[in-house]
Amino acid sequence: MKTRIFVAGHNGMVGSAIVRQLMKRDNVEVITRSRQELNLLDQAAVNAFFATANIDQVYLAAAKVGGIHANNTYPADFIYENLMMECNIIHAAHQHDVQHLLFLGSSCIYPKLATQPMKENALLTDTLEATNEPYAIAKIAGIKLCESYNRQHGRDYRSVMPTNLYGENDNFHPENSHVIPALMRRFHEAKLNGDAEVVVWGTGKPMREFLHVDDMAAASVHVMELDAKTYQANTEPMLSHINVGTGVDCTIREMAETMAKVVGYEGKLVFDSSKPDGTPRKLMDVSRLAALGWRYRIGLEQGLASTYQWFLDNQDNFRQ
Ligand code: GFB
Repeated sequence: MKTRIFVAGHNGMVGSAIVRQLMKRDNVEVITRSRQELNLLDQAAVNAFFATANIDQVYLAAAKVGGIHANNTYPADFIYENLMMECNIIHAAHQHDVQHLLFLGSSCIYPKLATQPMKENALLTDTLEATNEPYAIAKIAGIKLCESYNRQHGRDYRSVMPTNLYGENDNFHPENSHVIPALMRRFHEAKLNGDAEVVVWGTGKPMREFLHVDDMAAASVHVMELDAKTYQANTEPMLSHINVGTGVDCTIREMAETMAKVVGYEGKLVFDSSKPDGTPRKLMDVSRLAALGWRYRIGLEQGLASTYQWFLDNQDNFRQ
C-alpha cells in the first residue's frame, strides 16, 4: 500500500521542490490540488477534501510569501491568509486522523536583534522585525498549532524553519519578490539593455543566509521521515521546531557582487538607502539539524548559477 502524501502549495517554489524529492520514492503517492481545485482559505472545502482524499501525511508548504516590500505593503494579506491556511489544514488533518504533518515556517519568526547565530530557543524572547511581523506572527502560530495538537491529541506534527530560500520556480516579480530573484532579473535585464548601473535596495550592509530550495526540500523530507523517538530526543514539546539553513551568511553587497558575476553584468552597483534594510542579520544556528544527520549541499555561487540557467530556460512562463 503506497503512502498518500498531500503537498499543500505544490505549485510554489518550495512545494514543487518537495514534490520533486518525493517522486524519487517508490512507495509514495503524491496528492496535489491547485488553487482553483481547492481554496485553502475555505475551511469547508479543506474539510471536504480531507474527508475523501484518504491522506497519510501532509507537507504544509502553502503560504502567502514575499520579500520585504511585499510584507511591508500587504500586512493584512500576509497574516490573514497564512493563519487561515494553517488552521484549516492542521485542524482538518487532525479531524481526519492524519498522524504526520510537516509545517514550513520562516527564519523571520526570531527577534530582530536575536543573538547570532539564532538558536531555536530564541523564539518569543524579544520583539520582531517590523517589516514582516504579521507574517512572523502567523508562522509562530503555525508552530504553536502543531505543538498544541501534539500535546492535546497525540499527533506527530513537526515544524521546520527555513532561512532565506531561492531557486527554480521562485517568484521573480520586480517589486514583491525576495532579493535573489529580484536582483537576478534586474541584472539580467541591465546586461541585455547595456545599463551602466543597477540599483540594489538598502545599504547592502544587512547580512543574509541563503539556502537553495532543493536543499530545503531534502531537509524537509529528512525531518518528516525521522522516527518519532529521534525527533523528540532533539526537540522539546513546546520548542518543537528545527532551523534549516547553511549556517553561513554574507552581506547583501557580497551577494549582489556574486550575482553580477554569475549573470555576467559588468556595470556599477548603486545602493538605494531610501529602501528598507530589514533585519540586520538572521543567521540560523543549524546544530540541532546537524545532530539529526542533515547538512546543506548546494553552495551560493553554484546555486545562483543553476537558478540563472533555469531563469534563462523559463523566462517566458515563470510566475510574476
Ligand atoms: O529578500 P528580502 O526581501 O527579505 O530582502 P528579508 C533581503 C535584503 O535584500 C533586504 C535587500 O535588506 C533588502 O533591502 N534588497 C536589495 C532587496 N535589493 C533588493 C530587491 O531588489 N528586492 C528585495 N526584495 N530585497 C524576508 C521577509 O525578509 O525574508 C519574509 O520579509 C521572509 O517574510 C523572507 O521571512 C525569508 O530577508 O529582508
